[in-house]
Amino acid sequence: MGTEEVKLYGITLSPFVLRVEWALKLKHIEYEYVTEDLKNKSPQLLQYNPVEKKVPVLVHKGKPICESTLILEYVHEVWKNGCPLLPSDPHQKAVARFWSKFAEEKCLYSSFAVMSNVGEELKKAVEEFRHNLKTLEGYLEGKKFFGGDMIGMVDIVAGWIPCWVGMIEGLVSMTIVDEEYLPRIKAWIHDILELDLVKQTMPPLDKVEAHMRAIRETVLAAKSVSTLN
Ligand SMILES: N[C@@H](CCC(=O)N[C@@H](CS)C(=O)NCC(=O)O)C(=O)O
Repeated sequence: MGTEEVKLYGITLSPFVLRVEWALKLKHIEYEYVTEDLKNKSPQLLQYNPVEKKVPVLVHKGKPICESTLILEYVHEVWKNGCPLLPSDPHQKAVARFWSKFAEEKCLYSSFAVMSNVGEELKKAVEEFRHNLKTLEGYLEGKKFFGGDMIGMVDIVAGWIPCWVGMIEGLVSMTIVDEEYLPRIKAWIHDILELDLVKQTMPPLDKVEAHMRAIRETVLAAKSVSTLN
């Protein structure tokens, strides 16, 4: 596979881009990583993703695919080598897609509420996030990873949790994943962080932390201005 065939437009600190890197590495696909500057987006990014103008964008043989979860589906469909990202059984595949959607729409979005609240609202947001993780945990029953013995689509979509959740806990000074309430998620976080693939692609955590702190401060400042108005 020549590197000219596959390009990934991304930034180092994006959990969405990280998903695509994990999928490409699981499939042993060589690719060229094109680093974007989101404050000064390249003409190529604007051409390939004119609607959302976001990373990641995967370009395969000159054709762009946008949206990280759709890129994962594409990688699964196109490259049959390496680990399958989805089960072959149609029912199990539909179930894995359900939990991927749940991880995205419930877990990720409730973490945004944690990052953008303080006081009582923060406590409520943390409870909701923990409740969603508890629900997701049900799909780990009897398995090491959501995908079974190896990681699959749900592990990849939820893969920001092992990398980011400790930082979120630090930023809001609250525990989110504890042994008592979320024992399987806690073990899964440990197992994901042990994977070579994850160690090799982990973004510099000090930079991620500074980036997230800045996002939280900006969101909280904007909220307090809108409360005054
Ligand atoms: N739903 C998208 C989210 C991608 C996303 O939010 N990317 C951010 C970087 S983390 C971005 O490119 N932001 C640029 C912008 O909003 O202008 C996906 O899963 O690919």
